[in-house]
Amino acid sequence: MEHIDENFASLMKRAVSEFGISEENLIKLKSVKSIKNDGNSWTYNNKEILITSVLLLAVTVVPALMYTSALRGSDVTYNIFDRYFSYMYGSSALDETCLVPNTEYVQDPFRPPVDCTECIGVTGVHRVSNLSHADFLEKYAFSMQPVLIKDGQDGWTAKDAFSFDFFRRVYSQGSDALEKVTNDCQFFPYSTEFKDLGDMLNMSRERVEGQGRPWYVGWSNCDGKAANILRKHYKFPYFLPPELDHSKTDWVFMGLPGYGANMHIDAVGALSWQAQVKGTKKWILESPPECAGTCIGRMEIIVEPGDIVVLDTNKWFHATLIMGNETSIVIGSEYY
Ligand SMILES: O=C(O)CCC(=O)C(=O)O
Ligand SMILES: [Fe+2]
Repeated sequence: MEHIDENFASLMKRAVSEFGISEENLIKLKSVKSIKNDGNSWTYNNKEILITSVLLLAVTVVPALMYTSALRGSDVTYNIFDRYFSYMYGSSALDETCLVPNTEYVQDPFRPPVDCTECIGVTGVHRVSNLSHADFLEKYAFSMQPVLIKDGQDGWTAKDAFSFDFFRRVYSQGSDALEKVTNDCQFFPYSTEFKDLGDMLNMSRERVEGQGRPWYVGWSNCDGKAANILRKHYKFPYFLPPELDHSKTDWVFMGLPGYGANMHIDAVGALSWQAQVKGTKKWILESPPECAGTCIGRMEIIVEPGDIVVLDTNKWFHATLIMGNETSIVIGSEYY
């Protein structure tokens, strides 16, 4: 190779000195360009770069341009964009509030990194009773230390009132509460086929009792009337200082032993408490990957009926599993 390059260079020099061809004109010659590129065209020599650029354009710039133009009202572009979107994500872009569907797989890479110094010294859950506002604020309210408040539900009647049939009555078929929750609140079907809360509350008696397909679901209650009925049976947790802001939306998670929520991390930006009204739930917490070696890798917390658990679900990856024989029912909410 070196030998050929030397000959080529000396030929070039001779062409300039003996034939009086200027160097600029010489390098413009097709044959000279071809020899310099080992006999290949520029396109052939740069094919990897070209293929990568075309692929990048196809998956990023083109859909982005189509989306922008679709937003400006072009039906044709929108249809092409929607076909692409359905092919990639399995649903119409019209059904999504976000451009990219919000699953744990796409959410996790975009969350802000956790400040890993917050989990130094956290090795397990703290178990407390009689928790004062000051202690809650200082030790737990905004920390990565999970805590079980063992007397958290003292004085509540939720454990006697909440059941599948209770929720079926609160959200009866055709009620305003069910319509509001179906249209405006969130429903997590987890691994079930349920479309919405109404669909779930319509399941057969056998299935409710565990003699059919398994089920585990969660929903947020954003209906005022239903909230008033639910709140007759539970109180604002006594350890939460009044100066904290409290979400008006409550969350219910309910389902059969042996099931629960898959491992995920939340991006709600607020911390939450969760009261284990019925059944026993195991929480499996895992360190976010950026804190490997600083945070404990994995922790398990068993939450029993009557307990309230407070943990930062935006910083710990978490999964849940219902233990024992009783259907699990929890109610919880967020605070800021
Ligand atoms: O209660 C469950 O099973 C899951 C709840 C959850 O993921 C959460 O509160 O962030
Ligand atoms: Fe979560």
